[in-house]
Amino acid sequence: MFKFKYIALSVATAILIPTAHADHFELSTIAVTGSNLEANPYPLPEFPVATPDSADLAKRLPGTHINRNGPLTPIVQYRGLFSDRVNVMLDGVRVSQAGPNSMDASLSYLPASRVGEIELYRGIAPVSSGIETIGGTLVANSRQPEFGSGREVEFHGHAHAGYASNPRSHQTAVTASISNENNRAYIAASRDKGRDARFDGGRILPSQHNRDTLSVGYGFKFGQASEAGFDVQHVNTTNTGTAALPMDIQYVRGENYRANLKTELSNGDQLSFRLHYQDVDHLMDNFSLRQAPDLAARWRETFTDVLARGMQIRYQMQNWQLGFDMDQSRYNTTIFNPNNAMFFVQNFNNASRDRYSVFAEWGGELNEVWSLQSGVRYSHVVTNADAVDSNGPMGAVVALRDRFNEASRRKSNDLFDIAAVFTRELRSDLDLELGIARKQRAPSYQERYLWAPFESTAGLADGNTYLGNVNLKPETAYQFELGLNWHPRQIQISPRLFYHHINNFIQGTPTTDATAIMANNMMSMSGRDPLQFSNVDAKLYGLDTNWFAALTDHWQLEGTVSYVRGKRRDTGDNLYRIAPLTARTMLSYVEPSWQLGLEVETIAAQRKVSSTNLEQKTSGYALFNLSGRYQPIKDLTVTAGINNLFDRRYQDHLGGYNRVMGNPDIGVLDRLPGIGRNAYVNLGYQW
Ligand SMILES: [Cu+2]
Repeated sequence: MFKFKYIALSVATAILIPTAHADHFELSTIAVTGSNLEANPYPLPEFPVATPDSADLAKRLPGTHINRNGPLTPIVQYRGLFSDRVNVMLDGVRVSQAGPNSMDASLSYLPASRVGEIELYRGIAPVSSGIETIGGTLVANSRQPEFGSGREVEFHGHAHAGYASNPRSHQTAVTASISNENNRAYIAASRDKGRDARFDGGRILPSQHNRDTLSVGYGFKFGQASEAGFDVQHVNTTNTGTAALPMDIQYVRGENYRANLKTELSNGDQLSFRLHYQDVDHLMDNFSLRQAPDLAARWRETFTDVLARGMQIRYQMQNWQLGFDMDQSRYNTTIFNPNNAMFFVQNFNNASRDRYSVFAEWGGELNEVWSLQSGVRYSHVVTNADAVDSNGPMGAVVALRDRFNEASRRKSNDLFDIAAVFTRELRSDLDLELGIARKQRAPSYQERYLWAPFESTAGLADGNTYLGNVNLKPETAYQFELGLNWHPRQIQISPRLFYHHINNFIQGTPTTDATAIMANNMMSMSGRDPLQFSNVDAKLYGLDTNWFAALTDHWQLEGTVSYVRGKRRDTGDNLYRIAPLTARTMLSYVEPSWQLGLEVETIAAQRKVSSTNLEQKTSGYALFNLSGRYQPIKDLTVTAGINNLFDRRYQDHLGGYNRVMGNPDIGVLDRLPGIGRNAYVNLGYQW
């Protein structure tokens, strides 16, 4: 296992030494980080930034896909599980989303131009990686300056400027730091702006985007081996389309504050603390960026906000890690009609989700051949919501409101996670990995407290209205994993087979609630009855792999293959929005100061769709991407490329349906087309 690291590194360096100079290039690479294909977490291979969205980079990881509801609204899917099931840690913190439809999905807080690294815990995520990790853990960090090397003050920084043709967009980012061996202070800012995206046959309306970020931070070292830091990130996303959802983003605006302290004790043990606080406001509507509804009574604008805070404590000694985590989030969503001052609906009123959790993890060698990474975690999750009010639709809605207000809404759940991953070396060039785990997730606030049929579903974007269910039970997954790392000379391949057996899987099922159906008939134009969040039984299984082959000193081939199948065990229906079989294959030619790559993305048809969600099938397609990198001097990097070289028209199975009226190129509830040909160029300069 550990030997593999060095063998892999030597293969990588033999071929990729030229790129070692690019170490402040867009992303860490196999060669640059000195890690290998099977480092855990597995780092994202290098690829130029072609869009503002860091999720377009993240989806290059094996088993990882993106449910895309807008240019800045990417929901991470890992092995068929998505949304709250995937634990996305951003600069060490799980972000709470202001939007009840995840318009501000976690990765939207990190522009691609500011990505430091993106890493994935392949397969079973260790319990230390987060509180609810039923669908795995993805780690994304912004670019952070280092401490200086001596007492002298040093100035460092990185600037990125990029332009793309489709959508016509530009992105800029600057990180500037002043540091010495004991202090570091930095300021970082970014701006993303883009017009509507085009495809062969028209435009996606609206799909413009605008986002600014600004961060400042300070860190210092003290004593023998102690370090502390503080930073604040401001984000301001404005006028950004989400054609797959019933409204668009007017703004997502707010701050994330983080503080951390870590220290090494005299016995060599390590102790660390982290605090975070988040305050984000959000406004969305259905008339500013898209064609407004004909009826003035159907205009809507929705104000939402989230306040969240949390703490992490870690104690690390030799093979053990012990930890305590907690976070508390408060959510509000109120819907208005700008044409009718009397109208309002409290969609969520002070909905809360608080998590308190402890874990212990052990990692080490069991004997001569077997190693083990194992852990247990206990979490206590409390959700609650205040009584709601509305002054708009009457009758059945009033009945639902009163029923909700009279219900006992405070619910608590106790979650137990246990994970064990065994590894051993079978041969000098072959390692085996066996994993088994039990993971749980408590219901989200939307799944519990959506009291009337609305579409506030953390971005399901299936066109259905949903009714919450206060009495939902937590999901319990039993996970099995069988993996190989095969690494003969100049080849690496790491396939993973997995099986998830999930009891009490939460998804919408047809409701027989006559009051809800009546309310839905009054409010919704879809003509479909609402679905209600329910506990069902499900299973997911599949295979994913990454691979790399050094053909000669200059030519290399690499890629990923990801396959997942998701079914209900109680009815046999397919699970909703499951990624089709996807392969990425890239052939590169590498020289010391430049590199060229031709990539093909092959995506199979998805005919295993959910009939419960009235999901539409998609056909298969292939996209060709060209990319290049040139480093005229050590500190300057130029990257450029063309994605979707042949301007192929296609439908991304995870891209959702058009919810916008009046687009001459795409019918309402037709699948949204993928983006057409996009030529881009980036300049990166470090000092
Ligand atoms: Cu929203």
